[in-house]
Amino acid sequence: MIKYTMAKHNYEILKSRFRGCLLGSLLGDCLGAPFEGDEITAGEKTVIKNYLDKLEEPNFKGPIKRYTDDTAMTRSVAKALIDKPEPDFKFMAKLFVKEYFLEPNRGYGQNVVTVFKKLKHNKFENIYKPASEQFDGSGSLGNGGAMRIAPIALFYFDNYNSMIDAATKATKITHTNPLGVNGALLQCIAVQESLLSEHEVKLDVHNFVKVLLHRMKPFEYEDDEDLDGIMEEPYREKLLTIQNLLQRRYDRDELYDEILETLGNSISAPGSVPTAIYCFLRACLETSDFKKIFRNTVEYAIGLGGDTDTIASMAGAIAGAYVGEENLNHHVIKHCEKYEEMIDLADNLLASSQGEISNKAS
Ligand code: AR6
Ligand code: MG
Repeated sequence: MIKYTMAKHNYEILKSRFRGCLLGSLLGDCLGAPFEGDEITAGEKTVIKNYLDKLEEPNFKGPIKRYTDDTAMTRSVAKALIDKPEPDFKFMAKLFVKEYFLEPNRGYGQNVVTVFKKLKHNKFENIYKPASEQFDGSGSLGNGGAMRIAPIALFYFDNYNSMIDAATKATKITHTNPLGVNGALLQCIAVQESLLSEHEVKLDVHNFVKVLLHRMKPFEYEDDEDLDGIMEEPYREKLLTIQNLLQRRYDRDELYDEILETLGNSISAPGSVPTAIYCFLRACLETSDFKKIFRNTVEYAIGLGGDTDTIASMAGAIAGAYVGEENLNHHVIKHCEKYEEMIDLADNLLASSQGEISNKAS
């Protein structure tokens, strides 16, 4: 891997953005989880807004917000890269499985549990075989690969090709369907793009989408078999939809309806990854205030209902990588389970990506 020698200043910026990304991912998961599966009415949108406002109050006391499988698996990806910087995907698979058996009640889907049990039973002999057998051999197209991918975008922030290779291998441990893999790649590319976007000029959201369209091209072929009967280039189609949505003005209620109709809020990767990206870009379009960008991204993602924890976690990772730790509300972060460990993981991931040996990983 190419190692960049960075000036101290740049290192500090990266540190803030690494932390912002992992904390954003945690925060979206913890805050979105109570609304998972809900169909959100106009009244509930107000409830969500009040809920977020309340958590921002310095003296608000409430029970710690528990994280779900999204964060459990994100932590394992980060730990794997920290402990074995020359990536070892068998080790990563072992961490997923170990974490699941330690704490099975984190909201894992039944299907991924089958993969974990087979991996354990077969002593991790072929780490890709159990996932390839899912759904009668078509592999999962759920968003479970995308939801945990952020640490790979961070670790390989200066090496695009290695990032794509690692993201593909990390995803295929549980999700082998091309829609599941490409969803994880799109989320990974979006996190990296936002991490590397400069703060000096307002984010050009239209250009951001153009970059994603360009980058997804090699993974989606026009002459592909019609994947699952949906579309031949589902992610590029959805990115074109995002381009279109960004050009139009909406009041809030119209906006939610339009997103649900065109992008979705489901547990499938194509029905959630573009949605998360759009929540971030819409927030950027509406304000230049970084604190508001983060808050609005998360509020949009939760307000859509459906797979709220995962969509808010993915959107939070993208937004956090852009705005940096100082623009996340610290009072809110303190309500999230094990937030200090997420900070340590972010710091160690940066040190590890720079070839600095660190044993601080929790
Ligand atoms: N064919 C048909 N349906 C499928 C296919 C397929 N090839 N693949 C997936 N589905 P799963 P995940 C549908 O179970 O991606 C948790 O809450 C099927 O209905 O592999 O690990 C996480 O936090 C299946 O149940 O899960 C995530 O938010 C569903 O997609 C979420 O669940 C999800 O695929 C997804 O986690
Ligand atoms: Mg989820």
